[in-house]
Order: sequence, then C-alpha cells, then structure tokens
Amino acid sequence: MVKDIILDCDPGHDDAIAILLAAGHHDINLRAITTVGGNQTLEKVTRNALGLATLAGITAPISAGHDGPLNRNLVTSPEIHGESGLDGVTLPDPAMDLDPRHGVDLIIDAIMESDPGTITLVPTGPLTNIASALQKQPEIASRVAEVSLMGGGASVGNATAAAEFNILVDPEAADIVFSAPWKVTMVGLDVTHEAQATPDVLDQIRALNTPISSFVDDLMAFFIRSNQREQQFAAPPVHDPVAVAHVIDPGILATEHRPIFVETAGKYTTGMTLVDRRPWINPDKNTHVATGIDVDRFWDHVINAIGNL
Ligand SMILES: [Ca+2]
Repeated sequence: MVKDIILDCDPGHDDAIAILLAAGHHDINLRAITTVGGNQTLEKVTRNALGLATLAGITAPISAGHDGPLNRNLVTSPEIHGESGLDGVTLPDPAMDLDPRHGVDLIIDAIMESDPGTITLVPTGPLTNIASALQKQPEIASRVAEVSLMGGGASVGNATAAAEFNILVDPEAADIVFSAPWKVTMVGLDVTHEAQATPDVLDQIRALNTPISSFVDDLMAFFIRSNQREQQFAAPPVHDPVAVAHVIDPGILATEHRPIFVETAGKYTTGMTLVDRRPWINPDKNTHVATGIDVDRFWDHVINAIGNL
C-alpha cells in the first residue's frame, strides 16, 4: 500500500539516504520536503535538500522552515557532516525553486488538504517545525496517521551520554511533539545504531552501477571517516532512513507501546528521551519506542529504492 509522507529534515548524509529512499521506493508518495536548522544552518541544509531533490527527480514542493530551535541557540554538527552539511559530494544546481511558504505552513497545508489519517510525518532533524506546526494548527494532531521520527533512544545517547542529537538541539520542541495527542514512533539510536553501512552493504550499492549509486558511495565514504573519527564506529550508522523504512514496512521494527518523556531541564540529562518501561505502568500516551530491527530487510528497501532512481 502506498503511503503519503512529509519528510522534515536537515540534510545531512543520513537525511540524504532518507530522501533517496522516499523518492525511489514504490510504496512511498513523497508529498513535501521541509527543512530545519540542525546538522547545519538552515541555508545550507535547504540548499542540500534542493540539490538532492534535483538528483533524485523529486517534484514534491520543498520549503524552508525554522532556522533554529524554539527558544535555544542552534547547535550544528560539522564534525559529522562537514562544513556544507553534505561534505564529500558535489550536488547539482537546483532544478526547482523553493515553495514560497514557510515550512511550517507547507506542513499544515498538506495535512489539512488531505483526508484524515492519510499522511505520515517523518521528521529526521530537530523537531522545531513539527512543534511549531502543532502550536499554529493543533488540529493536525488528529489528522496525521503517525509521526515516525528519527531521534532519541531508550538506552543510549550520542550528542551526550543521555541525549541523541536531534532531541538535544531542541528538547522543548521534542517535548511538544511527544506530548501531542497523536501516534509517535520513536525510531531512536537503539535501532539506528544497528543500521550500519557495512562493506557488504556498500558493495551491493556499488553493484547498481548508476550515477545515484556512485553518489551514495561518495557520500558514505565521507560519513565512514567522520563516524570512525568521532564515534568509533567501524561502519557508520545510517539513522534517518530507518524512520522512512518503518512507514514502508512496519514489520522491520519491533516496537513497544510505552510512555516517553523528554527531559528539558536536567543537570546531566537535557534532551534525554525517558522511556517508562515499568511493566505495571499502563501507557496513557500514544508513544512507541523501536527496540529491534531487521537490518537486512532495511537495507533491501534502501538498495531497491536507489536502484529505482
Ligand atoms: Ca537528520
């Protein structure tokens, strides 16, 4: 069954793979791409989104959202993604213009113009735009099928001991998103750390022997080096496309329905996603945590999509 998604992202090497997965997979109808300041500044990640869309032949509207968190200063990640946000590759000049609407308005319009329950939101950056859309038009909460977001973790952080980068950048926004009356699936580090671009995966991508597969190869070459240097991964975890893959094929992730809270004021734990795993606690929030992944099936979807482009 084809699913309609809005991808809210900050490309970013793993966002780039998420965009290619959404563009190339036959079970996804990409309705819009919105950008948010995160891995790099809004200007840079928006330029990257336009270049990637040109490369992948995407015709969905693309617009720029917030340039930084709701009420904090933006922290970027040049050590992982480089100065451009997408170091290691050369992008084509954009073949399209940005949609003139603010990203938040594009998100709201796309949801409100669609039948209830038909759109899945897939945020793969800080949750600033999504929280802002909820504040501006709270009715979107009842009209979205699900929020499948890359962020957080039940047992591990990366930006700090407690926090994953996307949540740490804008914890207040994450708190709003995790507290809203809609279904949130947290596709966090517990599963995305398993989604590694191993030599075997890269061999399969190279074997496609297309301009896009060669682009992905170059993209991953930089990402391998930065992840080895910064986080000691032999093969880099490719986080963001896992949140798209969950929409394509929900069976690839094991999930648990558990209350999830975002720490906004911890001494050591700001940005932590606290998952209440006490079995006697009945979840009264519609929040779900991904706890397991079928890695081979995940990469099959990604490689299939890259091959379709
Ligand atoms: Ca991202």
